[in-house]
Amino acid sequence: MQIINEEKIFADKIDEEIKIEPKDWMPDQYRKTLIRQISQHAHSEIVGMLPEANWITRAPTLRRKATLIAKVQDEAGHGLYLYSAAETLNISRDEMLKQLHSGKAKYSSIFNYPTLTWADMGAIGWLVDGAAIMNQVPLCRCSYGPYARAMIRICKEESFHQRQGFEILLTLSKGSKAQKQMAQDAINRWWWPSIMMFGPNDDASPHSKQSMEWKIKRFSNDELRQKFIDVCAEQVKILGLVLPDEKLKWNEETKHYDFGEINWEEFRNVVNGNGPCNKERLEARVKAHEDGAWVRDAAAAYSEKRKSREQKAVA
Ligand code: FAQ
Repeated sequence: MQIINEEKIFADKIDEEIKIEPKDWMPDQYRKTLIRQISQHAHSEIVGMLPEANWITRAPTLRRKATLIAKVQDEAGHGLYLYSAAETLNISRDEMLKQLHSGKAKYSSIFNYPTLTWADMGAIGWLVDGAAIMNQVPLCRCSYGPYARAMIRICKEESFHQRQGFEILLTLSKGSKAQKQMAQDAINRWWWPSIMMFGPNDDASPHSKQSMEWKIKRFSNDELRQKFIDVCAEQVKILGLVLPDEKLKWNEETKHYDFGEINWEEFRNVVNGNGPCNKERLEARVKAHEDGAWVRDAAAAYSEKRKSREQKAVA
């Protein structure tokens, strides 16, 4: 009887757009779905620091360097909010990191591609952060309170990231012939992986239906991908560059851009750990974690010391 009641209260809250909070009863599968999605999202932010960090020492000007450092630092902050949001669902950060470092947990496919030139910083900002915003703005209305609230600040910062990326590409596109070519080459390499970020097609997406019923996801993978393509197809004109898809064409009937076939085999390969940089990314994360052990030990020892001092003062 008790359970039926709890299920009903949960379902009513979802219907009435009342947020589910950590201490509320929730179906076990809802909890597991959120842990899966939020932890994968956190891992993506943290691993996502690596491709851009690669260019901090080679940024062309001091202004570009300072901006890039700030952006990469923002991604670290996003990872930390998201790990905290996932912790409210009863999983420890250690457990999540263990899953990442052992290769059991996923993170976004996009971060397994290399950053070959400075223009890649522009393409990542414009396309990767652009795709992230398209996917994440609806997550601000996710039914789980801590995730929805974390997304509000994250989206504001991602929006700044997207503009800084577009501005890098705009500057290059107005530069020398070689600079314009560099910008085009970066777009050519990042376009298809960016539209893969939205995940498999709806009919191949095992989690979408249930996640949409629970209002974790508000739009399907294909709906968001289409919105993103429609926006980028217009923005690229401002750059005077092109998206590398011969089939990209405005469809007057659907009022959307038609686009070419996505290489799902490449997507599966990257998600299964065989992309160009999967091994390198994971090794870098594990090394950073191991190198940082002394900081965690020192922080824990300091916290213990403070606690015992406080206890002595009370006694
Ligand atoms: N890569 O049934 P669905 C960022 C997996 S943050 C790898 O459709 P779902 C910021 C999926 O997990 C980017 N795996 O799953 C930044 C599932 O595997 P599982 C990350 C993928 O969850 C910018 C399986 O395929 N954003 O970029 C991918 O309903 C610049 C079946 O898929 C988020 O995480 C993929 N692309 O929908 C940082 C947003 N797509 O768990 C640095 C939150 C799918 O069964 C620099 N997440 N898979 O083993 C979401 O919105 C959803 O989780 C989706 C996937 C849409 C990603």
